[in-house]
Amino acid sequence: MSKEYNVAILGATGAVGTRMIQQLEQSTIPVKSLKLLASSRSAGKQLQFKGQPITVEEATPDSFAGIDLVLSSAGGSVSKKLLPEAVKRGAVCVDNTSAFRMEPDVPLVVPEVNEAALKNHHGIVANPNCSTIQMVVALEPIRKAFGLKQVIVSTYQAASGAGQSALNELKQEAQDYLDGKDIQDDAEILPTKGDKKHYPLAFNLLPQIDVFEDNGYTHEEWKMIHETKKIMLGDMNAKDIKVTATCVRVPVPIAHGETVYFTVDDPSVTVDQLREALKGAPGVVLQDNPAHQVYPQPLNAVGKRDTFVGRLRADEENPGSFNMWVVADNLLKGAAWNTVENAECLVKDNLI
Ligand code: 25A
Ligand code: L14
Repeated sequence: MSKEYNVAILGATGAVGTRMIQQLEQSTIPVKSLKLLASSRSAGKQLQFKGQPITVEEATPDSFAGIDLVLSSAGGSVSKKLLPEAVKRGAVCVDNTSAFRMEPDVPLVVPEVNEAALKNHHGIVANPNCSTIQMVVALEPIRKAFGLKQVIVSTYQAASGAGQSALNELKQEAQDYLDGKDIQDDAEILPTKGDKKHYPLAFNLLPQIDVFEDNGYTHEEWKMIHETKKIMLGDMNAKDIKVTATCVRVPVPIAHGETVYFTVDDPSVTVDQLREALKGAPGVVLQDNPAHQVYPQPLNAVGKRDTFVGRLRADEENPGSFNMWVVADNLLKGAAWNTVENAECLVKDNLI
C-alpha cells in the first residue's frame, strides 16, 4: 500500500489556514489523519474536512507527536516557537510565515520556479511572500527564455494579506463610511499590526505594508527583493537580477495586483515572443486582449490557483524592457495553495 500521512494545520482558523484545509481536501496527498491547531481562543471550535467534523485544538509542542507533515500559517513568532518542536518529533513543515525564509538551510520554494530546491530541506520548507510568489511565477518563463536583468514592481495588495482581522476591519470601515460616519479613528490593525499609528483603508490607499527599514523601504518591499533573488538565483543577495519594489495596500478584499516592469538580456525580444513564452507556462493564464478589454482583475482571480497575466507591452524607448500586470489570489497561490503544492511535491518526490 502506498504511504499515507498524518497531517497538522497550524493556524487552521485563520484566513490562510481555512483555505489550507480546502486545498488539502482537493490535493493528491493521501491523508491518514488531520489535526487542526490554533490558539486557545479557537480551541473547541469545529471545522470540516472531507465532510467530517474536526475539533480545533490548542497548539503545543506535544501536538506534533506522530505528525508527518505540518502546514503552518499562524504568524512568524508562532512558527519560530513551534516548528522546531515539530521537526524534533519527526515532522516535515511547510511554513507560510517569514520566520525561516532567509535561513541558508531552508529552501524557499515556488514549485513552478525552483521545485528542485526541496530536496535540500532539513525539516522546514518556507513558502515565500504572496507578492513574491505571483511575480516569480509570471517572470520565470520569461527569464528561462530570454534572461532577466532587472525588475521594478509596484504592488496593489488586498487587505486579506494582513489576515482575517484586517479584512474584517476594511469591511467595518466601508460600512461606517457609507453610513456617513467619520472613519479616521476606526483603524486598529492596518497598515500593520503592532505599529505606532493606524490608518483606515476603506476609500484610501496605504503605501506601507509591514514595518519600515532604516533605508526607507518597508519590510514587505525588502522581502520581495531578497526572496526573488533567493528563489531565482539561490542567493538572497545575488546581483545578477536587480530588483526594486513599492508595496501599496488597496481596499480590495482578496487578490493582489502588480505592475511589473522588467528588462531581459536580449534587447531584440518582442511582445509576441513574450506571449509565446507565457502561453502554457506552468501556473500562468494569459488574459491579454486590449481590443476586447480583456485583462486580469482581482474579482475574477478569487478562488483560483493560477497567476493571471495581461497588459503586456514594450517600453518603446528602451528596447528589451516591458510592462505587465499580474494578478493572483493572495490566499491561494500566494499562501495556501503554494504551501499545499510544495507538500504535494515533497510527497511525490518521497521527501517526507
Ligand atoms: O507574522 P506574520 O508571518 O507576518 O503573520 C501574521 C498574520 O498574518 C496572517 C495570519 O493571520 C498571521 O497570524 N498571515 C500570514 N501569512 C499570510 C498570508 N500569506 C497571512 N494572511 C494572509 N496571507 P490570520 O488571522 O489569518 O490567522 C492567524 C491564525 O493563527 C492562529 N494563531 C494565532 N496565534 C496562535 C495561533 N495558533 C497557535 N498558537 C498561537 N499562539 C490563529 O488562531 C489563526 O488561525 P486564533 O485562535 O488566534 O484566531 C482564530 C479566530 O480568532 C479571531 N481573532 C484573531 N485575533 C484575535 C481574535 N479574536 C480575539 N482576539 C484577538 N486578538 C480571528 O478572527 C480568527 O478567526
Ligand atoms: O511575509 O500584510 O508572508 O499583505 C504576507 C502578507 C507579510 C504580510 C508574508 C501582508 C506576509 C503580508
